[in-house]
Amino acid sequence: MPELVSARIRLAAALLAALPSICAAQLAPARDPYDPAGMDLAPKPARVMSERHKGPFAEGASLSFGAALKPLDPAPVKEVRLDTTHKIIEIAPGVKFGAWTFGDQVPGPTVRARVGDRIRFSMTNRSDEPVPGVRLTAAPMMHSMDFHAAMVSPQDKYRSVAPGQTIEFEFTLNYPGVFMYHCGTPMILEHIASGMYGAVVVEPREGYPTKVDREYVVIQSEFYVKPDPGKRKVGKAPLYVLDSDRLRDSRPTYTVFNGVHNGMVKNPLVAKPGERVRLFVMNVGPSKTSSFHVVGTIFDRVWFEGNPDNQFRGMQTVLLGSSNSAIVEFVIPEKGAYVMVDHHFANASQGAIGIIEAGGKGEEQEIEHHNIAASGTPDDPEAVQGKLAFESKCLACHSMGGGRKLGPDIAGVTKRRTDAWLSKWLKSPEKMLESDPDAKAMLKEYGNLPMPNQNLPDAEIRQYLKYFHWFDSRAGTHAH
Ligand code: HEC
Ligand SMILES: [Cu+2]
Repeated sequence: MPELVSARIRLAAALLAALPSICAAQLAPARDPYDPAGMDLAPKPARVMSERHKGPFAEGASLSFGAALKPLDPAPVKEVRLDTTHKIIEIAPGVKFGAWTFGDQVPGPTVRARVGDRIRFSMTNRSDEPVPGVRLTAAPMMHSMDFHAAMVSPQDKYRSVAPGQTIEFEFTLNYPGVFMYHCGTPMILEHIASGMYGAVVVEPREGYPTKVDREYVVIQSEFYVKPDPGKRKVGKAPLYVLDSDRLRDSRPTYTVFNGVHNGMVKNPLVAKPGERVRLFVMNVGPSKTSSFHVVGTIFDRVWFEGNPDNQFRGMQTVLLGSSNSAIVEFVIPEKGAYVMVDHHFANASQGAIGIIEAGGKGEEQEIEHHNIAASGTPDDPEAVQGKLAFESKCLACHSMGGGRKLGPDIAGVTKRRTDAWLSKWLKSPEKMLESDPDAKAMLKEYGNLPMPNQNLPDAEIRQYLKYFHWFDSRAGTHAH
């Protein structure tokens, strides 16, 4: 009996002795995944060489060149080459702009990697290489690379290099996120507005906590362009150059997704009903915010800046300042065309619009079928101008025989409205919405989304009417 008692006492004593350490273990702060002690904060100095790289302008297994994002390349060291070039890009139908690029495209390729990976970067300034088709659009100049995904000395790694020079540096990815990269050479504003930007997607070390069926990159940016004062041409089309007055006043001519006005309206992203979609959204700016929204669904998760630690649930839009980003995930509820927009509608009307096509195969065929007429070209030069302007400014919200989008299908409009009515509407939709009963009824039918006044000059309005009449005069374009 005494033995038993003493055994119990020994047990209790042992438990008591252990107690403080159990408590300490429970009270100790959880390990901080962003503890600087575990980060690489002392990368090697950059190397600048006068050697020129001659191969492809962009290289690396971790790079994706379009909206569809490739799966993670498991290699812990990522070789990334992004050379700078000067190049003509088409930012809207007929608008050929003298751009400056990373990797010979705008936006530059997207890098995908994981926390702990090392990026081994190299870049040759090839802005002095001739642009096919035109003489140099801008004199060769200094460029540099600033990775928001890195923690490095800007004076060392983000140095400007001259045409013909190559810079190389390495860094480790310490935080997950969707990070901008851009040229940091003064005037930075001009270098960014000319096209020198892209994204680095850094996954958490253990990957994302959710599973998705589709992954796409959507990069919003602004263009500020004017026809070349020197009247240079690209083939037969006028060359467009940077408009520095508009740039300084933050008055863009185009606000776009993935570098092309309405690009993802013409080539929608693809998904299926019931699927879960993950978008890596980044707003480059350089000067506007984006209020990113997808019509017809709700963001189940929003990871602000692309880091799952910054989680919101059930969001309708996400507000992104210049160089902010987010990962948004949502379910495609049913068959349909889900429109991605910057809900600042003035920006959307400049081209910040795209479509996720979900099982809408029928609709695609219908657009093709109806567009047989639309793909023809009018003879009257005014109608041609009208068609070009329509494709660049109006297709975001309208189709020509492809069914309704945010606004009505314009096919047949000259049969249901008089020229006088249409002219008044295009001149000042807001006045018509106040006074005209037909306009009021239409507004109601289109979910009270008023068509923006686009300050169209009279000459341009005449061109639209010529184009609409030409379209409607062609037989069989709208049998129903
Ligand atoms: C941001 C979206 C948006 C843009 C961009 C836009 N529209 Fe509209 N448009 C609408 C909406 C919405 C309506 C329906 C009326 C309303 O809700 O205000 C409409 C109505 C119209 C109508 C009347 C159609 C009918 O059936 O009577 C015409 C014509 C028209 N738009 C022409 C144009 C032209 C030309 C452009 C390009 C210069 C243009 N729209 C750009 C949204 C837009
Ligand atoms: Cu630059």
